[in-house]
Amino acid sequence: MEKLIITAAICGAEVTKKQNPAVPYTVEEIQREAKAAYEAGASIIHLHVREDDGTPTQDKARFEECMKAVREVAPDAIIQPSTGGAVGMSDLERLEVTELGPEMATLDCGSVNFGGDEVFLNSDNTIKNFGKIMQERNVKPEIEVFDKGMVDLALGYEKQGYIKKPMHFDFVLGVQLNATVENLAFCVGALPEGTTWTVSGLGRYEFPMAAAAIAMGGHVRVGFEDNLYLSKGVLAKSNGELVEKVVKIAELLGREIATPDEAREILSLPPRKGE
Ligand code: KMH
Ligand code: ZN
Repeated sequence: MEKLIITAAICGAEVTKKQNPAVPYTVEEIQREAKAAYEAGASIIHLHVREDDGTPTQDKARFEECMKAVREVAPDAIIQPSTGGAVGMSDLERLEVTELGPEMATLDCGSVNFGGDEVFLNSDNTIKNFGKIMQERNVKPEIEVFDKGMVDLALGYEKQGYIKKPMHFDFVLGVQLNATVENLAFCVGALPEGTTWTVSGLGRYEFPMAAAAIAMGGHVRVGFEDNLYLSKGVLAKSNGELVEKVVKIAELLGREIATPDEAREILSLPPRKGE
């Protein structure tokens, strides 16, 4: 089986220090969390950034500063900024970070109810525009989907030329589509040959979904964006602890962990410059 790519979603836009004091806001805190996740075995850092007071932002200069800080401690990691940002941000704001030339960035392929009045909006035109611009800027999308309908939409965008093969999906389960092995298998079963995928199980579903993905030959995303607990009632002290737990599960199941350069090969990303 292919080696396991672990993505660490270290920050997110919604979680707060009130929920877990280790949630990073400042550049230094983001650097600390990226280092812990990378040293534990993460090859991709999925990145949101915040103002120092925790307000989510898509400010390009803030991203640049944070990406530089991450590179200092995780020099070969794949940095994957979010183009989802936070609910209510404009498309222009969300896309700005792709001007920095990251190797990857997320591309959310549909709208999602986030509870109450919060709707994470991704219209048909938004998705097509993001897909087109990411191709022009040579940024590989991690196609984020929150239900099976979004998988089908994404496959349609590929047929229309807005997304290029080989595709890489992230199934975010436990927001809209329940985090069950049946639902994961349903999503995976729709993917064309040569597509790679990872799963993000929300909250208490993070590790059961990780174990399922490890067994099925998929990849895994963990991190504070999705889950703040190491086990029931025990807050994780860092993103590193969450990654370490995945590494342990993978070891028990006999799956090796991919280095960042091995992850690049699996994802058909060009080798790092100078490699
Ligand atoms: N924070 C959500 C509104 C992504 O990173 O692309 C969007 C999100 C998805 O987290
Ligand atoms: Zn995200």
